[in-house]
Amino acid sequence: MTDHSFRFTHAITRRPAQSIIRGLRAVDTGNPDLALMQSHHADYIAALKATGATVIELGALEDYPDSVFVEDTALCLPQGAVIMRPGAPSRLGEAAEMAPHLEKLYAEIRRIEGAESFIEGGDILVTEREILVGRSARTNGEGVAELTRLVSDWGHTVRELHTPPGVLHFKTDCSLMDGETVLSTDRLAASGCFADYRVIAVAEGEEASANAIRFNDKVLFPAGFPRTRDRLVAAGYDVVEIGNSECAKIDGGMSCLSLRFTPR
Ligand code: CIR
Repeated sequence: MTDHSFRFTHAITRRPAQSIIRGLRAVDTGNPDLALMQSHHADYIAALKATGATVIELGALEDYPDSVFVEDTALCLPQGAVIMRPGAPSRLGEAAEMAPHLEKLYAEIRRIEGAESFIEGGDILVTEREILVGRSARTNGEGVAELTRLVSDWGHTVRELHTPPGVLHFKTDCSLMDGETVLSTDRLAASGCFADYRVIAVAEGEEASANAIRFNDKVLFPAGFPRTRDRLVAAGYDVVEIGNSECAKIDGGMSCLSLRFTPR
């Protein structure tokens, strides 16, 4: 097994912009505190680096308040990267900002280009055997169909699913823990989408902890969700807790903050 879905040599992050206070959010619980977010962001980058990976830290983009959430701009696979077309109009330009950085690292870059195609990386879960994509308010059927065409000759199978209503992204509610295992909320797992996987259930009331990342030998996990953390530890994962209070105010989590990949 190659473990391409959780072993990576590289990650890309982007510094939070001062405009982060205009970041998109479903419910307004107050603006993020930039200094605290920067401190959490530094902890996050340190945790990625501690696994031995190279982290490329891009500068802030003031024109794009949500640009710290780089995951939504591209899908990085072993064979190449696909530049997304974010469904949030204020985020569409972020994808073009990411493309030149990936062009330096990958031999092949493909693009979602259809005028009616929309897809964000937060709706995509890559496992060892397939790519799961949840349709959402940000990702539509045209976007999924275009992605399917773009990655099929790289040997990937795409399975189209539905992100639960009212949930921002598919991965808001789930994370890959290893080749066979996902962490998932009950509301997502109830759809049966993970029938072929081992599922670790997020504890009731801790749904906001479902977005974590397995990165090499660590699981980066949002601080403040002890029952779910204990379940992961009991299952044998090496969990690193990272503060996420400020990103959470604008619906961001662990996966959103990086692109993770091993370029060929
Ligand atoms: C947004 O609504 O687009 C941002 N405020 C949060 C994006 C989070 N990204 C992710 O889950 N991949």
